[in-house]
Formats: sequence, structure tokens, C-alpha cells
Amino acid sequence: MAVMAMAAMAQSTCVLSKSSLFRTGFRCFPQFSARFSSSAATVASTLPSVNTLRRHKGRTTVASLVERGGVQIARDDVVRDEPTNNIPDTIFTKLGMQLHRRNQHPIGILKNAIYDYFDTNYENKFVKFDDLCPIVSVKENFDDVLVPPDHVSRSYNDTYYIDPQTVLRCHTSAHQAEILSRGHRHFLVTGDVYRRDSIDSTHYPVFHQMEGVCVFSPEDWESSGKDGTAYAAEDLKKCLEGLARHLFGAVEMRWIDTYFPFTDPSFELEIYFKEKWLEVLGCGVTEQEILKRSGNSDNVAWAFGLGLERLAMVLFDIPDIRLFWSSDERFTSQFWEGQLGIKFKAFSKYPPCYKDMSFWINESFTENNLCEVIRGIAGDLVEEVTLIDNFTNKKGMTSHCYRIAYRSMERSLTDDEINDLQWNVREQVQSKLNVVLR
Ligand code: FA5
Ligand code: MG
Repeated sequence: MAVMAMAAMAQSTCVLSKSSLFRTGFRCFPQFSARFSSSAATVASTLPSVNTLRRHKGRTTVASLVERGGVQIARDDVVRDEPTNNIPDTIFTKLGMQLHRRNQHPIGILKNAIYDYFDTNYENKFVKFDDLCPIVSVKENFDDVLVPPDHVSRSYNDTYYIDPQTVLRCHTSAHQAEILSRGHRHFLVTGDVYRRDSIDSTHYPVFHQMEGVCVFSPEDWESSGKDGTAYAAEDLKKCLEGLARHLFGAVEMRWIDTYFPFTDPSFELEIYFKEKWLEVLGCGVTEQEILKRSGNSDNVAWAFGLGLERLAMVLFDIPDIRLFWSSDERFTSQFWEGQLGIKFKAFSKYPPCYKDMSFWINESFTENNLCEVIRGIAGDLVEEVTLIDNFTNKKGMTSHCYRIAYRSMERSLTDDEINDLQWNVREQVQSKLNVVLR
């Protein structure tokens, strides 16, 4: 079955029952933008590794079918041996997981707690969607929310493409326009989202977001003495500060002004966690164009997108984002349906092992491609990849040195095991990314 047809079907059946990707806006990547706004064949040239990746896949057995809300998604519809497809099996297997629909999992517990907040404060006004298919069109993911054609988030480096018209949604905002067009004015959309990204304790290529949208009519703001935009912005901040208090009680937080293509003004909320400010959500007042196209011309709306893992890390004191995917009973048995007050107890802190790796990069080298290769080999055993040295010699050649931290959340790794991983990483980084090891 063609993916688009399947996506459309999944969409309708389900409905019933990038790192600040968008904030950064027009990051200056001239070669990149040129590539990604032109033909598919040109786009593919930035991913020299895709076909090689496929060859290595034969080694592991991967389920050929996952189920989403009663709809079956075949591996062949998602992972294809084509230059315009950049989806590895590790990502395909995550499609059926839906951590946000497990009531005993921290992500599901958090989703339900946020539902409680909205149900209590808005008398069940918000309609909830949590089973929309993550396979969406480029139009839904980008065009419908006014992401410009040359925006960095559209690149093959940042987004997982099934084919040039179809992606794994990289944010729940992909559903905003469609749901608004169907006449909904208050809704929450929860789902798994997918991004090619760097590797550290707060970034993972699959994570969960909750989108909230609330539409106001002139009578809502007219008596307030404010204009619609100021009224919505104030209401939005009040709503989200209330949510933060509902979840965390007293917590240190701050608002940052930012940019999103789909909102103006736009804000991010940061929470102080483990001696750092952690960005937990993006939000703002919806662009009029989106409202106009959905038949809401005279109205004003606010929208937000919460990063559920980030909030759950703060709420349950979970130190590393990989833990959410652990099926180790020492992790899963610590959480209970409806229990917000639980603090995660690390079963043991296993030692990390660091390996450095230097190479001369080429024009098409990107850190996201490097991280994808490393994850393809080490999976969740890789904790962090950091650029520790970067210089350009007199001949104009640029060298990067990356430090890879290997650490299991569940056991001690042996020296042999790590050396094997590192050997494979070196070999595949060289062959797939065409860099020259030093
Ligand atoms: C967005 O995705 C916007 N769609 C949010 C939005 C919705 C803004 C509606 C305005 C209106 P951003 O790329 O910043 O924005 O991601 C939102 C949140 O997702 C971040 O604040 C962060 O909490 C989380 N997040 C982003 N990347 C990752 C990642 N790789 N791993 C885990 N969480 C992430
Ligand atoms: Mg952001």
C-alpha cells in the first residue's frame, strides 16, 4: 500500500478513537538550503551513507510490522532502500511503542496529569487526540504551519523522510491545521515525534510532545481592554505557569522570547534542573494566516508544544533520556499509574568509558549523520557525543575530534565490548561518511 494512502487512512481511523529545531529559524547553511530546496536527487547527495546503512542492516532481525491504533504499518512502507529515504530500523521499531499511552510509564503518567489539569481548569473543554499516525505529509509537517521552504528543519539532516513528500512528524504541530479546519477550537494532541539530532542526556531521536491549541473570539478579549494578541499571550502564560505549578509545585522557571514560524510573539519556558536551565516547551500566539486558512479569520489563538520527556525528567528526577526506553524492571517497576510524587532511584551508576576519535571532515559532513552512524552501532549504549577539538590547517582541511561516552544504564560494559563498538564506529564512520581518520 502506498504510504500516503496508508497515512491518510491511519489519520482518519486514529482520529476517531529538531535542539530547538524551529526556534533557530533561518540558520545560515547556504549549501544546505540550496540542496534541500532543489530536486530529490540533489538532496540525496548529502546522505552518502544511506545505501551502506541498509547493507549493514541485514545482520539484525527487525519486526516487519508494527501496529498503531489498529492500523498496521509495514516496515517496507517506512524503511526503503532508496536515496530519498533516511529511516533506519532503530527508528522504525519505535513507531509502535507509544509510551504516552502506557498508564504506568512516566510519559503516560505525565500525559494523564496534564489532562487532569486541563479537565479541572477548563471543564473538559479540551478535546484530546493521542493516536494520530506519526507518518504525515511534508505539507502537514511544514507547509501548513508556515515553515518557509528554505528552513533548516526541512533538511534531510534534521528530519526523517520516508520519501520526498512524506516524513515522520518532527512535532505535534503537524496536526494543528487539520484539526482546526475540522472546527475544533480547544484541543490537545499527544504523540511520538522524530528528529535526527545530537546525542546527550536530554536529546533522543524519538521523543514525545503534547500540543495545545485554544481559539478565542472577539467577545473573549473585547471586555478586557487589551487587543486579541496581548490577551492570548497573557492567557497562554497564565495557563502554562498554572500547569507547571500543578506538576511541580514550587519550581524555578523563566520565560525566554524566541522565534517560531507559526507563532508571533513566541516564547519558551525553561525550568532549573540539575544546575542548568532546561528548555521544556515552546509556545506563542498563532499566526493569523493559519487561522484564516482554517476558517477562523476573526479569531485569535494560542498554541504550545511541550517536550514530555524533559518535563518527566524534572518531575521524576530521571537523569538520562534513554531510560524512558528501558524495559529493565528496575526502571519500569518504580512507577505507578496516577502517582506524580515518585522520585526515580538509580539502581546503580555504572562507569562511563570515553573514546576519542579524530578525522578530516568533508563538505557534506554533519554531526547528525555522525550521531546516526554511532547510534546504529552502539544503540542506547552511547550516552554522549561531544566535539572536543576543531581546527583548520593551512591547506584548508578541517579536523574534528569527538569524544564518545559509552555507558549502559543497566550493567557494566566490558573493555572488549567497548573496544569492539569503537572499532566498528571507526570503520563505519570512515566508510559511510567518507571522512579520513587521523
Ligand atoms: C517545537 O517543536 C514547536 N512545534 C513547539 C510549538 C508548538 C511552538 C506550538 C509554538 C506553538 P521545539 O523544536 O523547540 O518546538 O520543541 C519543543 C520541545 O520539545 C522543546 O522545548 C523540548 O522540550 C522538546 N525537545 C526538542 N528536541 C528534543 C529532543 N531531541 N529530545 C527530547 N526533547 C526534545
Ligand atoms: Mg525549542
